[in-house]
Amino acid sequence: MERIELYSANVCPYAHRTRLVLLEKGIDFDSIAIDLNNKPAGFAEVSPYLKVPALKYKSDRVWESAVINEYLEEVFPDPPLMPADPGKRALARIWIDFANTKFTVSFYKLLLAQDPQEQQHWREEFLSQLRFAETEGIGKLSADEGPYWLGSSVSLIDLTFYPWFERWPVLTYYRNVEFPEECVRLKQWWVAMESRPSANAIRNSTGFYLKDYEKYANGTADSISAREMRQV
Ligand SMILES: N[C@@H](CCC(=O)N[C@@H](CS)C(=O)NCC(=O)O)C(=O)O
Repeated sequence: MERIELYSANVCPYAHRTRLVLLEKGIDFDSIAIDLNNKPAGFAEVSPYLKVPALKYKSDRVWESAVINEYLEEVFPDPPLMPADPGKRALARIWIDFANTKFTVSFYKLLLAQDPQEQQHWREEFLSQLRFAETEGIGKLSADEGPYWLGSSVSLIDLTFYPWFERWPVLTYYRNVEFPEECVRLKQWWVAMESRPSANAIRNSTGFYLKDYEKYANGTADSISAREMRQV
């Protein structure tokens, strides 16, 4: 049987999402580590945006983590990581889009900002999005008493947000952001996520993240991702 090839990098939270999905589904895959500072020749053939994650399976070539994760859900439906009901699926996609277009953007804008006033703006923006996710997101979506976004079953929403929470110490260390106490459901969710075998299997240390995000924090990052995010 052909195996999935995942082009990945340990530092990358987007690749982290996809690795979590593969682990949660129990899919065997070959991980190809990409040095983002020195990408291999021919990388554009598998990843036209020159980013990780990118995936090859049979004749399919897929990039963009949210698309990859839905692709994996379609090709390997068990265990399901999306709800069966179309209305709930739509809500799951709304919060995945929120993660991509708002939550992660303010995370990076805050980390990249050098001017103290700009940092304060993004700190407030980031925390207000977190409170919105608490009240309008996990607070309303959970169908039962379970700790995850949709209640007792883990879903793509959880796996989409989690990598940025593992990287939270970066924001605390470089930008003095503490987790807001009023986000009780998100805190409960975070604790549940941290102890999942998938998260444990691929966790990186705080020291690893602090070192790898130093250039973002001190304004010297010059990667494609950092340049794009400065323009958002
Ligand atoms: N929207 C993309 C973002 C992926 C992304 O930004 N990956 C970063 C690493 S975290 C990357 O590969 N950057 C390449 C570069 O900056 O040269 C996704 O969801 O997959």
